Amino acid sequence: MIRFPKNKKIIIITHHNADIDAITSSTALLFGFGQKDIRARIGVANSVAKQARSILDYANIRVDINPDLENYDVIFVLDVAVPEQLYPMKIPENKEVIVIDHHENTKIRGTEELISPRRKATCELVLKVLKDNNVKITRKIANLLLAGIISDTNHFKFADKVTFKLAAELLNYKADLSFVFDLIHNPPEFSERLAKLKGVRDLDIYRVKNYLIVFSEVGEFEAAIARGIIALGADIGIVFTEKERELRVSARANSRIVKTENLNLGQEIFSKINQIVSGSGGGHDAAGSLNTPDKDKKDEIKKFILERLEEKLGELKRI
Ligand SMILES: [Mn+2]
Repeated sequence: MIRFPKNKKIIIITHHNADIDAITSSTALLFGFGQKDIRARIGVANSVAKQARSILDYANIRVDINPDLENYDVIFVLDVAVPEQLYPMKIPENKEVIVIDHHENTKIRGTEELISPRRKATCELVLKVLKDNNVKITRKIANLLLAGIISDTNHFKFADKVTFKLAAELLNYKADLSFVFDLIHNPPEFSERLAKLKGVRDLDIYRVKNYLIVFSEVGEFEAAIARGIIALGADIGIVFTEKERELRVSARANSRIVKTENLNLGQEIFSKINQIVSGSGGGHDAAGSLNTPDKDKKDEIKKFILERLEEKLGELKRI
């Protein structure tokens, strides 16, 4: 059992580009300390992710970027899978290190540890630490912990029955589910929204069986637009972007066509485009990409993709 340290200089540290689980688990622990009149700081490597900044506003907490860990006696390490994620911070020797984490490969050894790779979020483990130390789970702490859980489980998609039990417990502590969903909602920037809408203005659509294969050409955000086309109902979205020196192609397929047709965009199509253009192509089953300096080969590339898809799926009809 991890006990709160007394009369020590404490810092809670978490990974670079700190995400929602990292920030909510750290701030919830800090509030727990606060209830027991224990002072502490939060240190983050390099930066806080954009989607987690609203959490800091809600918690009304400031974090230190890359603080000097020599100034502290006890270092709580939260949500850090590998030590490289703390760079340029380095945990000095001879400090009391307490690790709380749900990652598989936590290479950081603590003098005390609560590491459980089966748990889905560091927040799930922080709830236990807070209760073990008789912290009253206020609505604010409950909201923070629930936000971390919802975020790291991708809105409960990776949750298990323990997660649901803990989420229900947090609701009993008066966590507000719709407030938490709003808190972690992260709408894309204006420029991305506009590019996405423009990207579906002029589509080239093909059909084979009940599959829809859709081409688009945009100025930027090609990967987001390929995903957006899938969200609108396409089975494969292929987006061309012409940059100053290169042509980029980004493709996405939904899981239905990948599974049913045993399709692999990376292996079967994008890693083979090198047969007709220079540059590099590749990907995996549900995603393919190509970067090529051969900007004049757009039509050939599209023809190549269509031919490979026809070999795989049958004759494509333009609609
Ligand atoms: Mn996490």
